[in-house]
Amino acid sequence: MSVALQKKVLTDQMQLFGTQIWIRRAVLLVLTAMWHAQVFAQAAAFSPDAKQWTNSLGMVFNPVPHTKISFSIWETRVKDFTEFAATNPKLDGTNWNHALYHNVTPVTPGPDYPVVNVSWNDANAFCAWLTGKELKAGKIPVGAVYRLPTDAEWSWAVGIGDRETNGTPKDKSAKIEGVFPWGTQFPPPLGAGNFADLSAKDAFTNWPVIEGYRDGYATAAPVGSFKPNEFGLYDLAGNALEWCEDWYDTVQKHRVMRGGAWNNCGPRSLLSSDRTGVAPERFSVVTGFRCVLVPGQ
Ligand SMILES: [Ca+2]
Repeated sequence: MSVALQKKVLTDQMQLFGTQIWIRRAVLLVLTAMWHAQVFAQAAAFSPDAKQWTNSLGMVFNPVPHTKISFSIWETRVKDFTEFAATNPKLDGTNWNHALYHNVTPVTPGPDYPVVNVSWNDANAFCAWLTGKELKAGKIPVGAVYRLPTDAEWSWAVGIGDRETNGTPKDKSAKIEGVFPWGTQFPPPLGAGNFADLSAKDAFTNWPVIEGYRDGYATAAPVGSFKPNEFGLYDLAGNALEWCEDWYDTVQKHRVMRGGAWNNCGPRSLLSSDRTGVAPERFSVVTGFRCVLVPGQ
């Protein structure tokens, strides 16, 4: 090959190499732009008109008819609470990130499980932290707040808001017979939720369970593992108990918990109208919570 031809081949190769670099750069730029667009879409500011909205932690909120608020479709997850705990708040609850049943069996062994071992005080602190974080980032408008649902709002979310009369949560507890978050069938239909089932009986001896019902989880299950209700909300029955804002009764020593948990076999404890009163500083391997978003003005 002549020297001139060698030079031309070399020049052609360099041009080709340069073109490849430019193509790679262009592809990289397009991919980066797409990634930014996706992130922006995921973390878009809250709009009250949205049918569904995802916040900066990836928590998803659906509006609930007859209320002015949106409910988290899931119980608050271990990974949500982890971000809050990283700010070193003073918590009542211990072992929220490695909950153990009887100090042996893992209850929430992953980031998508509902956080438990959380007191009412801890749950409120989480909501206040999240409100501050998202206001600062412009994700929610001024006046909007995250908080626990009221007892009445929880009733609307579970579909019995129009069937309860006045009175304290204690007065209303378990007063609507035969109505569960999944319907009126008991034992529940397959896939209705995570309760004390045959899986729990396999793992723990002498447990009272729902005979004939198997959900696959001896303790908690990842949020959203079962069928949602008509408003797209998961695990209103079973999995983790959920704190509500209200006092349980006029004594004002206990706060309301609803929804039953993975250790309940019902039927009373799984009624849509059942409530439990628990002191606000108490926590256990079944106490979790769900946030709501109040849109403000
Ligand atoms: Ca179960």
